[in-house]
Amino acid sequence: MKHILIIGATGQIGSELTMELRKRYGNANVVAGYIPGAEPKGELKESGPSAIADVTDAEAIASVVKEYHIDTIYNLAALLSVVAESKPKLAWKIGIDGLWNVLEVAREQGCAVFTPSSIGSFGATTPHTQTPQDTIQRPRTMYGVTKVTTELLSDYYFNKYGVDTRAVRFPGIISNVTPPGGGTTDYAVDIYYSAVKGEKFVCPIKQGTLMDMMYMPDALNAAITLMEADPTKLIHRNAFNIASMSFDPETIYQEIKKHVPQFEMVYDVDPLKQRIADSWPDSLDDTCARQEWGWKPAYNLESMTVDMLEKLREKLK
Ligand code: VAH
Repeated sequence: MKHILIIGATGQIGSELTMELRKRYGNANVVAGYIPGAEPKGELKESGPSAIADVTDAEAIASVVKEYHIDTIYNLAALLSVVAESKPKLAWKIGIDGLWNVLEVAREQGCAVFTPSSIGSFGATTPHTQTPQDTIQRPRTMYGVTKVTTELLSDYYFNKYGVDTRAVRFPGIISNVTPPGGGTTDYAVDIYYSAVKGEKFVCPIKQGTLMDMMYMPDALNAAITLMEADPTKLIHRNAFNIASMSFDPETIYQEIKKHVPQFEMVYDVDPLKQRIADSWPDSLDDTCARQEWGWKPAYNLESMTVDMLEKLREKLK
């Protein structure tokens, strides 16, 4: 039986990943790791154990792993792309110093580790269309620098110490539970909230800017399926391209308008977000994930929009 620790369990991905893992592995076997000031609340708190797990505190991580006999760690601690540009040293401290703590604990105590990378690990010199699994990665954002380093350090711990590290390169993730915090792709979540609230949406990304996006249920399924995959079938480990949809602001706006005809959007481009978005791929080639561990998304823009609007109407009524 797996005993799992999620570091960053109250974040956009962590809050839903914890609940999904509890559904699959039993509530008592999935520990919600958090930092003081960001305690789990509601069902996340009531449905299973939680513990302080500050990724920058190696001893704290080691003691939680020992106390709960953890054999699998999902390390979701990170500053997202926009915030990381204003706090680059903190982004490194959480993203890399923190990762090193997690990998050392995993090496000493025999845990598997999932630390996601991102399409943000690619840069302006990466082929933008159908970005290959193995290609040049020279990002100019601190977020991207931490994600490339995450991939390299996680592979290093696998190759040198045999630590079972695996990861995916997440695209922009769209969800209706916990809002994202400080990312370039946040517009693709905010636009649904504006539509349901009957507000005009002011889009910070210019028309025609393609980015890979994914609905949260597919993102969760990717992380869990990869961690359950037969390791003998994995040629890659850190980190797999995964893809489900790629769109620009106008496309998602028109899709929402099919359901909310009076919905209005205007553009007010944020230069930093636009500069970051321009450096990221337009679309990814995820053949390796499909071949090595059976990756297959369930949602596209149409089905995601129906579900997002339905869930947000319920949540905001
Ligand atoms: C961000 N949502 O925008 C995150 C993600 C690929 C995008 O990394 O920073």
